[in-house]
Amino acid sequence: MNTVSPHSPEPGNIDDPMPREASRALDPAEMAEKLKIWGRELGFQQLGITDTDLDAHEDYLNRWLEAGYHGEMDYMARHGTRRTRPAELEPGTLRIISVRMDYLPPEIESTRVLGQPERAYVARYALGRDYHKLIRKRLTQLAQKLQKEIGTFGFRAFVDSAPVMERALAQKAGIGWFGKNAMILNPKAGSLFFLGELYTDLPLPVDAPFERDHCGKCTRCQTWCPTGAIVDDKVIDARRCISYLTIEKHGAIPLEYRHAMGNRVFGCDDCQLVCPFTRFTRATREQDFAPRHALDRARLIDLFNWSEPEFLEHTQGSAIRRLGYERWLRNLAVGLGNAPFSDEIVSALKARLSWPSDLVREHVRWALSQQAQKRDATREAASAPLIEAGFKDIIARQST
Ligand code: B12
Ligand code: SF4
Ligand code: SF4
Repeated sequence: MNTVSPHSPEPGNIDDPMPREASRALDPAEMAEKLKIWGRELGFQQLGITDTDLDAHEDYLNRWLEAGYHGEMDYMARHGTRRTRPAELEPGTLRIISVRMDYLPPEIESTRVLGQPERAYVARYALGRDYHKLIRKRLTQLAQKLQKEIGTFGFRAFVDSAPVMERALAQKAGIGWFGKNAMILNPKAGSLFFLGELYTDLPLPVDAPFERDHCGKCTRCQTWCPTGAIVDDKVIDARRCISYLTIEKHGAIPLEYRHAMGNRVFGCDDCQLVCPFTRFTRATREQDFAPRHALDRARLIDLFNWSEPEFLEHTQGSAIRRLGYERWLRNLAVGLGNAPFSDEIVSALKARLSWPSDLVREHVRWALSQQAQKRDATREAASAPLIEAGFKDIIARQST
């Protein structure tokens, strides 16, 4: 079964059976208390518990799918009600433990890099090592800690890679509210964090959902989104979203979005960067999330010049690996087409004109046409004062 998700290079593990039965040495309230303490010790910034009722979200999801907003992400429609009914995915599930893990490394510049069109912007969640294994491991450790105290019980750990309504569960578990950009936000931490879950058969007490909507009249994310992908409050048309276009989409990037992509070559953070709550982001201390190969500020051309073996080596253990070299070049070609004119860029693009992939060649040709337009515009602008001086000279001669 394919349960691969946009951010996941790995298939989900939903076929593993849930181990059952526990001898309860703690009462459920004590278990919940311990889980919260251990959760912090294991590096989760928040942990909340909720039940399995996602009725309202089943409706929202179906409307989203009917509108076709999922584009080529067929797996979003593939699992029927198992996505919205946790006990159908994992029989016996009574409660879901939802966790938050912050991922922004310290001293990372984001808006500055977006403003430097010769540099590559890589979504901040993907700068370091892939988060799936790390979070799943910590979630398993959390469950095992409790098993040591109370004996075996049923649990399954999920991060991103299975049919799970992670945001809806997080909102219900009290982690944060659904922003207009569809992100789960916390008023004290913004939204630059991952979500993960433990499905369990333990009858734990549930936390209060996060009811308050702190967006108010703000619409910054909606007005700022470069491609107009936030089509309604909390609703993303993925087909327009740069995250989808650069990570999920196979084949050509539609022409209408190429300029808007700017230098964003893997994912997009704009609707978070403009959000007023992002200033409350707390830097992570997880070494795994530290940028590798200067991906937080690399030049587009340097990444474009990576050979395929270099791409494979530099993206080992990173979420970028799943993109593959061909789509990596595709995305970078768009970025280079959007960069200011430079002979160095033109040479690098020309060197890929005979690359054995129609997809890459077409994006390279597009980028070269953009570079040519900018070169001509630069020449025109440079010659304008000369032309003006020439006219002055003619006028001066005529009047003598
Ligand atoms: C598919 C997917 C995508 C797709 C589609 C995005 C989307 N909004 O669905 C694409 C590739 C575009 C994408 C992009 C990104 N994603 Co993504 N993605 C997912 C995935 C796998 C499923 C999301 C999903 O269920 N979509 C279906 C739609 C219907 O659900 P939804 O967008 O959450 O919409 C809900 C609201 O609209 C709500 N709703 C609608 N009306 C109303 C009204 C009210 C009153 C309320 C309360 C709610 C409500 O109901 C819907 C269903 O719950 C999850 C992991 C998972 N398994 O959950 C990660 C996940 C959502 N992604 C994540 C991230 C980090 C991103 C990016 C930031 C990555 C990047 N930097 O490029 C961008 C952000 C884009 C954005 N603004 O959403 C994180 C989000 C963490 C957080 N803080 O919220 C998740 C949870 C992965 C993880 N484990 O951490 N993603
Ligand atoms: S991730 Fe970028 S393109 Fe997608 S909704 Fe947010 S701002 Fe728009
Ligand atoms: S930018 Fe404004 S509207 Fe958008 S999520 Fe943040 S607070 Fe809400």
